[in-house]
Amino acid sequence: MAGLRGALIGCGFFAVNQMHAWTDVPDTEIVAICDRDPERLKLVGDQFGIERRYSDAAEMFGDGGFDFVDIATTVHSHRALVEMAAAHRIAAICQKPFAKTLTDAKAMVAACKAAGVPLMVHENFRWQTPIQAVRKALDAGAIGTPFWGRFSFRSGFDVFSGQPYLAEGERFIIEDLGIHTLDIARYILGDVTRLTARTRRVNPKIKGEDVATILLDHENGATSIVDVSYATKLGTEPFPETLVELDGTDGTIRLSQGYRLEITNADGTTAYDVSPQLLSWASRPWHNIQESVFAIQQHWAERLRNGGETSTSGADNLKTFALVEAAYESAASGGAVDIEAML
Ligand code: NAD
Ligand code: 89V
Repeated sequence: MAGLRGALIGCGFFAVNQMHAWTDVPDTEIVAICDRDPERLKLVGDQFGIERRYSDAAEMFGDGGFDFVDIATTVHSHRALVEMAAAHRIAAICQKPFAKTLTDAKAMVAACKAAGVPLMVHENFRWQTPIQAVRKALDAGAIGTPFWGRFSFRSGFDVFSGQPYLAEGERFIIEDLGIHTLDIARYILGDVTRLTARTRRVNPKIKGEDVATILLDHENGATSIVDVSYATKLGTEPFPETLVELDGTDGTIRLSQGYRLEITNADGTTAYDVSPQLLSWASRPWHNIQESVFAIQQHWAERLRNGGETSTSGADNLKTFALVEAAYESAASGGAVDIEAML
């Protein structure tokens, strides 16, 4: 496949980032867009000069003429749209949260497998420059074998103005944001065997939980804490930084606010600036996320051309999604949840 042609479904708040990023991915072009909201369709179509516009995804698939579909709608439509892509044998990217339930997510993976088409979940946080820097330091053996970690996202940022639906669901922070943090924990310390969680709602204006503290047992024996909050008011707002602490047999890694990476080992302590780039279309403080959108889409295009499973394939994401479901289950029951039994 030389030039890749894509179609995008869902022209909302976040899709604009995906559209910008596609313009930066070499030899890749979005040739058709779809949204059932005519205003969003016109806005994005005019901004990016896309002539083929649809209000109905089935009609767009029927007309065809693209190699992959980028599904940027909210979660309720994900299963139907991924299954539609599979039925048309079109490779698919699906935004997070992958599905409403693990059962749906498994069905989506099975449908794409049976159709023989690649499926990637747009789980972009592991592609952020500072997280990649942590992964590289571990791979280089900078702290030996990690035995403990903390992955932390604590903020008071108003996410509800850009994404009002986040205030309306019974589930909030684990499903929307913790899903990224849990994925980072898996990416850095490996798969998880058991999980325990506690949640709380602090903001009275929203329906779901806005604070969660999650304890993970990793397959390799490491223990980690994932803690997320949108009820944390700090002197300098850290949104949207994920902070990381890792203790290893030979040293420590600290990724702290301001994109500062500090590695301590037998050679002493070295600090690095691991700030993300401010891409031409990006804006602060979102640039960290925006750069990772470009990185994951570039990765998708490379794998679609050259073959090989994507880092956040549907199959891989089942293991992250299971942690989300387990966290809600544990918070409700108070007990620990066996992850392997869910997969
Ligand atoms: P949004 O509500 O602003 O946009 C969704 C759009 O999809 C709307 O314009 C809606 O009309 C359209 N739509 C919904 N169902 C459709 C269907 N069946 N056919 C055609 N169009 C349909 O939502 P958003 O904030 O852009 O979020 C979209 C997704 O992106 C969510 O799943 C969200 O969790 C995710 N998200 C991811 C990140 C990230 O960093 N990965 C950041 C923000 C949002
Ligand atoms: O990444 C996300 O899914 C976003 C945000 C970072 C704002 O929580 O909803």
